[in-house]
Amino acid sequence: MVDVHRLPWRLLSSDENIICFVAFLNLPYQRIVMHSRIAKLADKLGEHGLDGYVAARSPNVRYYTGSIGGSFLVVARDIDPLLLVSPLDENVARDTVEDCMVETYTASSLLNRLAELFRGSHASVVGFDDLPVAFLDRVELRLPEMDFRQDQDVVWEQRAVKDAGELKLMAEAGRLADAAMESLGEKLAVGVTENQLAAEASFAMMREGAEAHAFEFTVGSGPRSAYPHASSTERKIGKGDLVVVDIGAMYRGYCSDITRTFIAGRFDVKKRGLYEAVLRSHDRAFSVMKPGASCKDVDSVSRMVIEEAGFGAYYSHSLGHGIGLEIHEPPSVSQRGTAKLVEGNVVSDEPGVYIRGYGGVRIEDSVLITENGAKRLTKFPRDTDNATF
Ligand SMILES: [Mn+2]
Repeated sequence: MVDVHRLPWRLLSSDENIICFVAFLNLPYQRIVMHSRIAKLADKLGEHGLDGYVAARSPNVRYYTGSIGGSFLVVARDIDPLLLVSPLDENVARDTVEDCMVETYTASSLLNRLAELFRGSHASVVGFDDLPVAFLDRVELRLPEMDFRQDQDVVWEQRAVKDAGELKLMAEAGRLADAAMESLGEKLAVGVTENQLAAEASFAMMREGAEAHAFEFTVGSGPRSAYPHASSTERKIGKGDLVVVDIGAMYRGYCSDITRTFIAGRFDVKKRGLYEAVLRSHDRAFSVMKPGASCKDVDSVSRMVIEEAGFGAYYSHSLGHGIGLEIHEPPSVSQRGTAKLVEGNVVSDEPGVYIRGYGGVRIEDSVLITENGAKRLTKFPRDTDNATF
């Protein structure tokens, strides 16, 4: 049996070759997906003026190898991709890594091993995602002939466009967030505390299959609904309160993000005005999210609706952010966002209005950009009737 990990790197560096290997070696599909991710990284290094790369951020390592332990992925010309792990993470890495050799390192051996690998690859410019400054100083002293450069874009260009396997997991993460919102919705009542509502969402999410929360939940009621990241407290829901609920699930590493705003009792004119403005803004932004749309323009569309309603001064954050293995990742859908949306991006659509001492409204879905426009991955109802309890 041919050991695919021992094949020369060049043979693994294009999709076409990988497909040939699939047919020939009959490898399980998942391994091939991973191979093609590292192969794509290797192919992209040249465009970024790099001939080697060290990925140390754990979501990046997980993306390329499937490993959930802390470690260093080394990719360079003329060498097989290698995952260096601490002895603490060795078992988990050997059980989960799908696409490259695994080797352990110790504090005293790591620098030597990296030096050996990069010398062997004849690399001259090596990129990295994130390394501690003190460690980087030692690497540079040890390899003075090489140029080490931080370059996260090379990874983000790839991770921002989700493949079919990732989209399945993200759809499930979305379903889990919806299920949690549904359960929380059934418990909404005057006198219930924010913490109790958060607990309900948490329990439902995990029971349905989530492995973790994607972030710390927000359940902000009454004046606390004006805090965009309110967390939750012992405060009891009072009559007439707005309640902002922002929750998200993690499923096999992938995140979802949903926010709904509820009201205890009937909307008065002002609160209805706020809610409807935010909902219009959310829907208008959704309608222009498609391949080719600039992130800045999409943010502007959402902002214009809120400004027309007279609440522009209270919309204190950007419209959205990318979602994937991390809850906040590129592309940023904001006034500073320089990217254009492309098919396969997953972003949040979450306009909000926050009036100090009074309350706030935010409505958010996780949204996939498809060839034909935006598609929701979170689908809990958004209308005013569903918002009242
Ligand atoms: Mn969000």
